[in-house]
Amino acid sequence: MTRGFLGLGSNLGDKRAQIEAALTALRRDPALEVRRVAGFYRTAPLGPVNQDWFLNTVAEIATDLEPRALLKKCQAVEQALGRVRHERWGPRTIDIDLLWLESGGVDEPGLTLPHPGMQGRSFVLVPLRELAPELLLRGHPLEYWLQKADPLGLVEVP
Ligand code: A4P
Ligand code: MG
Repeated sequence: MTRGFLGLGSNLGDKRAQIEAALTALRRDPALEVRRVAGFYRTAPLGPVNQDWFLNTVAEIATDLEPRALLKKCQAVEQALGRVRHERWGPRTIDIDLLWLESGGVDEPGLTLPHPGMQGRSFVLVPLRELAPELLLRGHPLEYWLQKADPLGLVEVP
């Protein structure tokens, strides 16, 4: 099984309920093991600012699925939870990103791993550090990237 990390975010409706529902759907999938979930963090939106704050977390998974199949599963969960795509970086009920897979990098149309924006995102780096403080991202520890990232007012919510 390959270890990996998924980033989950929501900024529409009951944010926590949507993230919990996504985790429940992922846990139900026999091809995927959700091993641990980090804390939940509130952050200002990265991108267009005329939208609500985000709730974000990161989940550690293990799977034998190929990266492309894993992406499809995540997108199916987004669809099932009623995500409607309006604008890029716009408000979303639930967004599930593939962040990193132990099996290595991918650079294909529609799938880039590690996730191309994650090293600049406090709302990914902070929960990820909880689960994997030892992780190296593009050759540097998470701490290195965190020092460069905009904190976006990140606070943990109990
Ligand atoms: N894609 C390529 N690589 C990946 C990957 N590693 N994981 C492709 C997931 N998807 C990947 O994504 C667009 C396309 O990216 C997909 O079709 C897939 O083939 P999407 O989720 O459909 O669209 P999107 O989320 O609107 O755009 P994008 O560029 O993925 O945005 P991000 O990176 O997901 O960022 N601010 C805060 N505070 N918290 C957030 O969670 N999220 C975003 C969205 C913006 N601002 C935020 C947050
Ligand atoms: Mg996305």
